[in-house]
Amino acid sequence: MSSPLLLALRRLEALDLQPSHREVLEEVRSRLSRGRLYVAAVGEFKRGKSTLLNALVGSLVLPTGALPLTNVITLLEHGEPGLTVTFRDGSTRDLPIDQLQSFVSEDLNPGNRLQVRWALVRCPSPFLQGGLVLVDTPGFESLHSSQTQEAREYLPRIDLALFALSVDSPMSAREMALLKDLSSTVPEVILVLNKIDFLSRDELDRMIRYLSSAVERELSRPLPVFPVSARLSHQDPFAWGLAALREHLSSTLKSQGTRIQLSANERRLLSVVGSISASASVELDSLRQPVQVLKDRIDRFLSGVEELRLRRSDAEALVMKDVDSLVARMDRELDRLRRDLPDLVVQRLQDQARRISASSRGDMARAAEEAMDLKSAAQDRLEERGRELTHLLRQLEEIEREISPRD
Ligand SMILES: Nc1nc2c(ncn2[C@@H]2O[C@H](COP(=O)(O)OP(=O)(O)OP(=O)(O)O)[C@@H](O)[C@H]2O)c(=O)[nH]1
Ligand SMILES: [Mg+2]
Repeated sequence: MSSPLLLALRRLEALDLQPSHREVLEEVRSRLSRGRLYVAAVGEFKRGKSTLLNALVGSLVLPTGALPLTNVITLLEHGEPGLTVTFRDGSTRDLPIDQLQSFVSEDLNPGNRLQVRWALVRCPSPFLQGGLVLVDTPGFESLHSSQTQEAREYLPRIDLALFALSVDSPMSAREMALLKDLSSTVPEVILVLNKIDFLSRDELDRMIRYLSSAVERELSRPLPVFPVSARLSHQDPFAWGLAALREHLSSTLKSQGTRIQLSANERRLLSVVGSISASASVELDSLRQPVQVLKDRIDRFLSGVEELRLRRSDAEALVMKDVDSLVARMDRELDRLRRDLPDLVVQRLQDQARRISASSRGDMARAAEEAMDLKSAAQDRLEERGRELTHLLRQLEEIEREISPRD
C-alpha cells in the first residue's frame, strides 16, 4: 500500500468528521487493502449496460429489458453463487440469486421503494477471478430521476468506467457532458459502442471515426473505443467485439490495476479534503462577520430580557399576552443568533430566557445579569472556534500536499 496515501488517510481519520466523509475513508481503506478494480458500466438508459455485463461474465445474471430498468447499483464479484442486498439503513439480507430482479429493477421495485442501497451478486465467472468487480449502474436521463441520482452518486466509487453508447443514437450533447463529468471523476474511461449488429461494416467504421474525433476534440485526449454487440456476443465473441473488450480489461487490470486504484483513491481522499475545507472556510467566514453585528443581536436579545424583567416587577398589572409577545420577540432574536453562534451558547441563552419568564423578581434580576455575562462568553467561544477552524484548514492543506505533492 502506498505510504503517502496511507499517511494522509490516517491523518484524515483522526479528524472530527461527518459520517459521510468517514464512510468514504473506510471505503478507501478497504479498497487499498483488497486490491480490487471496480469496473462500472455507465451511460444513458437502454444503451445495453446490463446486457454488456452479462456478456462479460458469460451468464444472464442481471435483468435486462426494453423499458428503463436497472434502478439500483448492482455489483458482480467472483464467488460461489449468492446475493447480498444492502439496504439504506445499513441492514443486509442474503438471498438466492433468482431474487435479484425483485430488488434492482424498476418494474418490481418501483422508485426503489424497498430502499436498497446496493446489491452484491457473487458468481463463479472466470472473468472475475483476477479481482475485477463489475458494477451495473442505473441509466442516466430516463423519466425516473431517482435512477440518474443513484448512478451519479456512485461515480466517485468507480475505478474504470465503460461508457456505454448505442449505434442508434451515437452521442448526444447530454452524453458528451456526462462523459466529461465521468472523465474528471474516474481515472480510466473507455467507450463501448454497443448494438453494432444494426450497422454494416462500412457504417461502423465511419461511426467509430466520428465518435473518436468528437471525443478527442471535447476532452483534449483520445479514448479507446470498443465496438460490440452485447446481445449477439454469445454467438461469436470475436466477431461481435466481446473478446477484444475482455482482453483489454484483463490486461489493464494486470498491467495498470495498481496505478488506477491508487489514482482513484487519491481522488477520493482529495475530494474529502476539499469538502471539509469548503465547509470549514464557510464557517470561518461567517465567524469573521463584523463582531458588531453579533453584539447588536445579543443586545437586542438582552433588551427583551430587561423589558421583561421590568414588566414582571409590576406583575399584578401585567397581562399574560404581553409576556407572551416579549418571549416571542426574544425567541425570534434567538433564532437569528442561532445562525451565528455555536449551539452551546444559544442553548444557554435560551435557558436564561425561559428561567427569566418563569422566575420570581429577585431571580429575574440575577438571571438577567448572568445573561449579560454570556455576551462576552459568546465572543470568547467564537474566537476559540475561529482558531480551531484555522488550525483545521492548515492541517488539511498539509494533507493535500501529502496526497499529491507539487514540486
Ligand atoms: N440489437 C441489440 N440490442 C441490444 C444489444 N444490447 C442490448 N440490447 C437490447 O437493448 C435493450 C436494453 O438493454 P439493457 O441491457 O436492459 O440496457 P440498460 O442500459 O441496462 O438499460 P437501463 O438499465 O434501463 O439503463 C434490451 O432490449 C436489450 O436486449 C445489442 O448489442 N444489440
Ligand atoms: Mg440496466
